Amino acid sequence: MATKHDTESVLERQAVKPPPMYQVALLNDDYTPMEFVVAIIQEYFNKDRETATQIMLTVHRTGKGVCGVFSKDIACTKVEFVLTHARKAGHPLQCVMEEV
Ligand code: TYC
Repeated sequence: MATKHDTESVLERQAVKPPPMYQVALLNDDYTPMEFVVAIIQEYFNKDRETATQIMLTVHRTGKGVCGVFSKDIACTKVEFVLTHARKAGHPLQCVMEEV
């Protein structure tokens, strides 16, 4: 009887692995206004005001808060948009992506 190992090559098995996913998180700092962070989370991560406020408070209290999980290029674009928006507004807000 043919086994799965006989009929499926290593390459074929790798080809059907789901792509890695990345969480995008905000980091705390002492200067970015809370209201600005809430607006960022609403605008770029499609959260309602209550959810955005909870995430902001998690960042403020623990140092970090996850805003969403995305494919690599979507996560990368979110980080770029958030950092560009924050720098234009003169805030030091940090946004990172991490494989999950
Ligand atoms: N700690 C900031 C303050 O007290 C608020 C803040 C929250 C900053 C979340 C960044 O990602 C952040 N104004």
